[in-house]
Amino acid sequence: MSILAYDLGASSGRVLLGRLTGSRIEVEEIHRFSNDPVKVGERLHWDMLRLYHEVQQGLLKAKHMGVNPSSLAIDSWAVDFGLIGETGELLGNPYHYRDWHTHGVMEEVQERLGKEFIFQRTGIQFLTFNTIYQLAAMRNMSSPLLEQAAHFLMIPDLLRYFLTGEMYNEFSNATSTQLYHPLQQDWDDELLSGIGIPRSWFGKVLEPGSVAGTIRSSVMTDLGIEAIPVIAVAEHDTGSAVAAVPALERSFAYLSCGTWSLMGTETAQPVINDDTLRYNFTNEGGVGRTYRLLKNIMGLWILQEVRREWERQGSSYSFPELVHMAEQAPAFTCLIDPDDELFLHAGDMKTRIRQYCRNTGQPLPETPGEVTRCILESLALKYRYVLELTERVSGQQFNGLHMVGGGIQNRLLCQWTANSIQKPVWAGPAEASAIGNLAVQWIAQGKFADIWEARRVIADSIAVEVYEPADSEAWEDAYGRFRQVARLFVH
Ligand code: LFR
Repeated sequence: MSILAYDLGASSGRVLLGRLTGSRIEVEEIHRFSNDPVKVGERLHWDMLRLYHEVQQGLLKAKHMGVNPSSLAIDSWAVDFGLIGETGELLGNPYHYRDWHTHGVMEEVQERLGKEFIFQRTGIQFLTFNTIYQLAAMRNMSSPLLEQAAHFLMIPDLLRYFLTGEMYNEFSNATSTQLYHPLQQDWDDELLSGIGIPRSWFGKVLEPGSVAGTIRSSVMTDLGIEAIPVIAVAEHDTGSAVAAVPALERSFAYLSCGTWSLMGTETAQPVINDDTLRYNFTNEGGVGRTYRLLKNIMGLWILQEVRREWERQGSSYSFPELVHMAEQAPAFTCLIDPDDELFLHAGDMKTRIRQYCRNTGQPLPETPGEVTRCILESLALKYRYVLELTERVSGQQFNGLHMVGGGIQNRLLCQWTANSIQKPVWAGPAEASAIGNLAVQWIAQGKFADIWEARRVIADSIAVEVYEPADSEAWEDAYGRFRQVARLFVH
């Protein structure tokens, strides 16, 4: 029996068909599409209806292959949402988390409610685009949508609702809002009232692995397909990616590498203390009530942006071309802190990198090779810093790092990460979110007892590439410089 996993990323979406044959997982990509945010006036939105159209295209592709999946599930990036009115219609177009509407709002809400208060109640890292600040920003703008809204649904909740007609919130994504209390296991009344948002919009929170409805009859008729159960998996893509880490031991470190780099470890309980607050760690909910103690690192976004910029100027380079040019450029000429706020929003990325270098008294990168080298070396160095912090806040020592996600196709980055952390990197799977999505559907169907059985089967089914550390002296030296430049000190 086949099942379908939809994995929507910030720049593309894919649909994978998964099969379990004996104790091996087989996956086949049956549909891939670009996800193009749309700027209207000053605001950046997700194109929800286009995404729903692509969800339906995936169903049609499966049908044309003669496949009738026994279930399907959707995961996507976190924090973003749509509001549904009394009549059941989507109100407006969801904002993109990189839109500027939250500018300055996090600081204002922290001032009013207290940073510690928010962290104590949620364990979630402070990112300017968290749902709590997006809703507060809409309140500040007196958005008319807030007057009409009756329900709050996150991106996968929303697509699930379009497919099934049933509204539920899902746990892994709910925690990313910074409005969910993990210990009380419910939406946080005090934070919601603190930002003036009604509790009544927020629904029942489903655990990953729950049945969340069946394709509604109008969709079945329109597409000419049979009923398919829809499962709520870890609908936050990072939750699904970590579910697919082929770790065999309970203590492991991971780096989910794509537009974002998410680095951390898995814990049985949220770790909410002075250290996790100071270093801005998060405790996002996962499969089987696990938590991801991790930090967001800006990731390959910076490189994707400069590449788009060059393309607009008429010079297109593929990622492999850029990586090749980076290899030819001189080493460690200039370093940036990828997590500087300068790099969060779209536009002018090369100028901003140069601005960062100018402000920190470093040579300015010029050629595509130099710019790419600066970004990739800086990422690898930031990974070391965050891995050291993860060891500190979790009280564990890791003997290597699991890298998963599309970013592992960048073999230079994998090798430089191993060099930088001076430990082996185990790279795979690249389609981690989709595979984690499939794995949780199989748990829901009783095919796997739990996430650990799923991880064993994933480890047996995919090839993991090992990168051994090299050039330790040069990287050690660069790490010292990087911490000076980025002003990253551990107190
Ligand atoms: C990765 C991710 C991160 C989240 C960011 C914004 O795709 O889901 O985990 O912090 O996107 O939602």
